[in-house]
Amino acid sequence: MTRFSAISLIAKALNGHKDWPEQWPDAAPKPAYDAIIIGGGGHGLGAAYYLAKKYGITKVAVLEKGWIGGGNTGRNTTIIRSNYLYDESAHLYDHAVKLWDGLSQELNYNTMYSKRGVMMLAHNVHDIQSFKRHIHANRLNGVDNEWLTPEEAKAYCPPLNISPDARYPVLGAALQRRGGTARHDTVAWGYARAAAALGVDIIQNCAVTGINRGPDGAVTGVETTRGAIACKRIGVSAAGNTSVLMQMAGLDFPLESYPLQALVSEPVKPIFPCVVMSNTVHAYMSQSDKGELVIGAGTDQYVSYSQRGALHIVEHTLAAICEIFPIFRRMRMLRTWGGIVDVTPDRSPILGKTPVQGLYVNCGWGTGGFKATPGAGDLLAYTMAKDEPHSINAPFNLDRFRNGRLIDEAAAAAVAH
Ligand code: FAD
Ligand code: PYC
Repeated sequence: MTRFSAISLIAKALNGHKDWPEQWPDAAPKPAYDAIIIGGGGHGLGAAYYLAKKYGITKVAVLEKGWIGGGNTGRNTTIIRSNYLYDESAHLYDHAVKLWDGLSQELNYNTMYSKRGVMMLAHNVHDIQSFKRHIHANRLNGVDNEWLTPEEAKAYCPPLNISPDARYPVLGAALQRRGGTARHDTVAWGYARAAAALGVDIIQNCAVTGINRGPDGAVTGVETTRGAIACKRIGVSAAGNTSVLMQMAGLDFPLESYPLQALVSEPVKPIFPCVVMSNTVHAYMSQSDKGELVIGAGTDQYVSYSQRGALHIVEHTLAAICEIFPIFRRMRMLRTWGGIVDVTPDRSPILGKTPVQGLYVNCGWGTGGFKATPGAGDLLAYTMAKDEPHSINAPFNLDRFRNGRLIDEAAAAAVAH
């Protein structure tokens, strides 16, 4: 056996590639995978699933530095809605909400998607005007959203305090009835199981440490903590860590990373029927099927890659919850945690091609990408398979930060940032 064929055999065994020539020239490594997805969250696993399912691209690996679903996918407050202001956003998020509808059947895995309604509270004149503008804009886009008086809001969510003497008086609310929640980790596990069944390799404990490019600038593979892996296309779907990965390819991205926290109470019997968000006071709440009150806070004010945030942020949120729902004042909190969200200047995601041939990106979902999971996976797969964006994600390109066609969804982001 020649030296080359021995190396070739070892490389084949490591990379699982079946068609390399016996003689392995010193030139660029041959593709072992047609596509690599960096990041085993719901978005990345979803992209791998749709690449295999819709486009027949099954030589795909998902590389995850920790465990699948251990990033923001498993840390969020699971709120699903599509009541965003601009046409581009309404189309993007409603595409995802429509996919949520059939996802349990599609994956044969119960995602526990529950359309219990998302109610956004208005506490001042600005809130009223802003929410009514959203309601009108949403309806023009075929997205349901309606205005409730304080009494109607209380009828929908009985624990709500609508006393005019409250510190944060409730002056009305915007209700999206199709909004709701899902169980977050089922989305990662459901996509992972379905993708693996179609031939996708899911490699955990494998951090990407470098992005390799050939003489023409196109991607040729990645360096990882478990060795180099060659591929033709790379999709980066690594929320919170995108800038670091993009710098490996020589690209500067308009992103900042912040910790965002959430917490759950001790479990109690069903008492909270819907999702309530109070964007003005930075608190949002629902009740999980296990009975815990699921509560979210705002982002820290300082950039950080730490998956834990400042205590005063959570204290502020709990103070607000106690004012809005006095019935919960004596509840005990069970656990608290944080995730890292990457935020763009206009609070809208970047989903598309990059200036590097073969490198695609899905990032910048900030505080609000869980709701987008099936849509983001679907659109990243489309973009990678066709080497061009779908009309839904075309406006969410990187170029908008140069040509000024921003999609400013700061108000709809709903969480303090
Ligand atoms: P992730 O699930 O974070 O997956 C990315 C993966 O990439 C991670 O597992 C990470 O380990 C991996 N990775 C990173 N770097 C590397 C590397 N170098 N090599 C290999 N792997 C790497 N959104 C909503 O819509 N509704 C909500 O109610 C909501 N609440 C939230 C509450 C909190 C506390 C947080 C933190 C976020 C919340 N979000 C919410 C946002 C939402 O969670 C995220 O936008 C979404 O989950 C992102 O999914 P993802 O698959 O892109 O990222
Ligand atoms: O985008 O709906 C949202 C959200 C709620 C909490 C965090 N993000």
